[in-house]
Amino acid sequence: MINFKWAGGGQEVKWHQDFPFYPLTNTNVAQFLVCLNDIGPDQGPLQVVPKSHEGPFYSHYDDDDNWLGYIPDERLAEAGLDTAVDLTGPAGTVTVHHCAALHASRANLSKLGRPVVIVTYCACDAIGYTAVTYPTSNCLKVVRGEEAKYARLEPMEMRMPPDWSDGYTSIFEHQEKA
Ligand SMILES: O=C(O)CCC(=O)C(=O)O
Ligand SMILES: [Fe+2]
Repeated sequence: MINFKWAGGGQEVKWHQDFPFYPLTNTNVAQFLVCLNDIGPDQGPLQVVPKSHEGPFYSHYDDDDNWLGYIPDERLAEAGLDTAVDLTGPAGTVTVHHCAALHASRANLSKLGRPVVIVTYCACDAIGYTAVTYPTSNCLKVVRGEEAKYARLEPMEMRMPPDWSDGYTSIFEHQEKA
């Protein structure tokens, strides 16, 4: 996915974890952001909460069981949001966050765009429980190692996301509705 966060008002991304969007049989999954421009604090850089990858997973549903695609702030009172760090850097910077890491990004109110290429890599033996969230031509391509003959299962209790198989969706589609 490419997220061009436009200058002068590019959209905020609310606090979320990636794994509840695409639960897999294990959590050896990380998302990489490649910064195509220099990215400073005013451009709505990715923010991550250190150590939040250690858990827990939070519900991304509201109290009426509607998928939100983000975690309401009141559930995050103890999550250490005040310790979040901005991942800034010159063009070419690559950031990596684990699938359980709490992350978000502010609106881009600056005059400079914030284009990032977002790529997700997972262990070959992390097999999806759901349809792929962002189906692309490179989806499920093995870049190192070989296709797994067996799934490796980590014990977890994970609420399933909505069924993505009936069409393309993005994190923003749901967040915009909220
Ligand atoms: O573009 C961003 O700032 C974050 C995007 C993101 O977290 C996602 O696509 O899961
Ligand atoms: Fe994310």
